Amino acid sequence: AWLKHQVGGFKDKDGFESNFVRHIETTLARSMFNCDETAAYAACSLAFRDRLILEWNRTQQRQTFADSKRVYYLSLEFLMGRALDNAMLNIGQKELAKGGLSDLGFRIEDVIQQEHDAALGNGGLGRLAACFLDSLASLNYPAWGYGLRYRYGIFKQEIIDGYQVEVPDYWLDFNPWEFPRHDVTVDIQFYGYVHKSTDENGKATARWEGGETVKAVAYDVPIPGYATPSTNNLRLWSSKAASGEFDFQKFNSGDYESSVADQQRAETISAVLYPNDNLERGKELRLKQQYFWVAASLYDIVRRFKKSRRAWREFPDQVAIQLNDTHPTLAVVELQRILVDLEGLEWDEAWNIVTNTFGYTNHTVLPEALEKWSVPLIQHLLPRHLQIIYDINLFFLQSVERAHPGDRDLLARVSIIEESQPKMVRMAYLAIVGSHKVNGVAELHSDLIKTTIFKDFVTIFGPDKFTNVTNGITPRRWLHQANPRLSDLIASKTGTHDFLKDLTLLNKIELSVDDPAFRKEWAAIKLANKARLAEYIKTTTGIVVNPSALFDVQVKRIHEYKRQQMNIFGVIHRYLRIKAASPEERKKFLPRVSIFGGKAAPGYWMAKQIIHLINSVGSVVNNDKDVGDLLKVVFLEDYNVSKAELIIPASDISEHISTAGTEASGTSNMKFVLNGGLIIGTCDGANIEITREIGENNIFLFGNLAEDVEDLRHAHNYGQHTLDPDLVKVFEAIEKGTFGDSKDFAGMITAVRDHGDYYLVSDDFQSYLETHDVIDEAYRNQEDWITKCITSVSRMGFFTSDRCINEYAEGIWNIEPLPIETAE
Ligand code: 26Q
Repeated sequence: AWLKHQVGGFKDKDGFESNFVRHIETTLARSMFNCDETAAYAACSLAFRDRLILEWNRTQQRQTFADSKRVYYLSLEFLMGRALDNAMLNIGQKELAKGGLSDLGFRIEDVIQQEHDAALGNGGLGRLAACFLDSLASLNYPAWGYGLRYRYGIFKQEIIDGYQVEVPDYWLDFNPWEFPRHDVTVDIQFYGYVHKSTDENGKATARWEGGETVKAVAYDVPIPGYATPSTNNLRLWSSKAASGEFDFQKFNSGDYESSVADQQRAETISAVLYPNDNLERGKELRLKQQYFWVAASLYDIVRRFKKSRRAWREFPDQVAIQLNDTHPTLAVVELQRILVDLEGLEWDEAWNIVTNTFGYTNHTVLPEALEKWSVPLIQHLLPRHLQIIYDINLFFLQSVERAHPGDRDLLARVSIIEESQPKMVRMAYLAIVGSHKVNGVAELHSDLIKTTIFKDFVTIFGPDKFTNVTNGITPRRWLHQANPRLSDLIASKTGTHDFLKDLTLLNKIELSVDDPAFRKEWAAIKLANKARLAEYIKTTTGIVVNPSALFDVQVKRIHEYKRQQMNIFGVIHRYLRIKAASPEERKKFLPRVSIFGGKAAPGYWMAKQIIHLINSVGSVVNNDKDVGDLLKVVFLEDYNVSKAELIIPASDISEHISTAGTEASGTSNMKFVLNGGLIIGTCDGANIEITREIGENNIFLFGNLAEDVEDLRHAHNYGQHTLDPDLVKVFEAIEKGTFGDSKDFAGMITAVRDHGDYYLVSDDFQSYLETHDVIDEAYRNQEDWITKCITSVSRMGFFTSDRCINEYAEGIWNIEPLPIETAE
């Protein structure tokens, strides 16, 4: 039934097979007698790529011809994961390919697993961008993504002796999913100086001159929609020396070294993804990356607009640009520069166009993640942009002064320039002033930004400029691809796979919640997914886990605010209880497997200490004969998108336990529930809306509320907090050396005990432990548990990224889907 929607695919299995063989024999110049899984992956990808290209070209032609408004999603991160499986599913021909590959002697799973993840992102923000691309294409919106083509994506994590070691991720060796466009290039200028003069009409003009030039080369990646021919474009820019290979002038005059050095310096710009998640460090190369990408993208967008020969004031009717966090904020300045300096528009007219074009999405309230760039650095790298920033700020502050005369404090608070030493440009403020809409990514978060970090801007611009778009995930990858058996079981009850296009249809399965056969199959699928993960754990770590134990999973970037430290302290507490119990009492414990995964930023010392403690606890607990199957602790190396697809469907309970008010949304919480897992979580981010949707009986909430955080922190700082007694026991065990040299973990303990416990681990610890006991009891009643899981899944329709994209389209971008002509 699910081949029904096949779109522009192969006519039949033979068509696929002959295409496959042709690619083996010609494109790859190999023979079918010498075709291993790597070659099979390559040929299969090339065969499907051929299908995509045709639809991709048609989609682009259709969009150009329709001349309708497009949205451009500017993101420094696109965490795409693997493409082949997704392409086969979206085209609707995975089953066909499975048969064809089998005829040729391959198992499709093995072929799929040959692919290296496209890991051009850190975590949630980058994965959100990838889900958005899938939804934009699936809903037939005319949309492009713009990003950077990093030579090295997020590093590969190895665990050696319990410590994280970073290994470069060189992923471009063979990448059939990108198309170099050597004819689509943009020269990008850096440094230099500004020449100001007055033209013959007495009009002031500015010319940015000198400096150095780097070439941006476009690489295009096709983004297939699900069950639609629409195939959108993701354009990634790669940096190259402007002079081509290297400067022959210099080379011929004998200056070999500097000619090669110029080339390398240029290529450095797109060489590596910064591995910080929710942390900003003012490095010049990062600023260069931002401007390089923003300038190339805007040049491209403006070039496309100019072909339409419309008046400039129509620009916002043709173009919407979304800023994924503040990373692309220089786009605001660059567009103003293009319009005023290069196109000769008046300042006000240009500024009107700019603000009507941009929307800004905020993803964090953490102060350490709010971007600031030093004025001297911008002055040096982008002298004209600094002047424009100062002018934007001047006109903005003048308007504030007119509306709020005499409020000097307000002016100082909202100034885009922070009067520090050195002065800093506050990128979030610039993004707000330069956009017509600002959104947060979950209700609580959108409220918080309005009442805390951006409060003054609500006063100035009014509340309507600020809005919420709760995040979502694509059910194609995060249900159908990651958990095909569950997807098919749901389809057997709802009649079709249409829920993958309209996720609210999931609610139909609630009618079957008492159907014994359905429940039995549901449980069998979860167990099979757990058995598959157990197998993976065994081969990668050597740890043997029992698939019928409760699988307790926390996989996400390692960060103190996400509180993996609280989780491992809780595990230690459980271990101590098991140890203290008599053999009789031990029988009462519910067997558990605590599974962790996630990368630490290489310079984040505390996060690395957390990883080390998890692994150290694992080596003690997993080898303790008193414990046996009652508790296992697993750290899975190198958590990424393809591993998420393996881990998430195998979870019974997952942890989303950030200090209230710190996790803007979270998106893995949605993935776990959609795959029939329950969650333990704080009242934070999207957990709150998940609770609203699925019902509070189906989620394990605990801990203090965001509104309490300030007072609790205050209590710590004024010595009015008594450490939780169970946490004290945990610290004693660590300090006794139970898990190895306690000096290695001293930082984690003193952060809580002596340095104010900023993330309130002690305050939430008791309710965290109690809630885990509640979970144990709930899990013992498997019938009730399965009811909770089925009910939850049936109510998850809201969290599709399709809903999310429709909200952006209507409320922020003002764009419509481009209908597909259904020519027979
Ligand atoms: C900034 C400046 C310099 C270097 C790095 C950065 C940087 C890089 C990545 C700052 C932040 C990030 C990533 C942030 C992020 O992933 N935020 C997450 O976004 C998700 C999607 O909205 C939310 O669900 C998460 O709650 C939020 O933490």
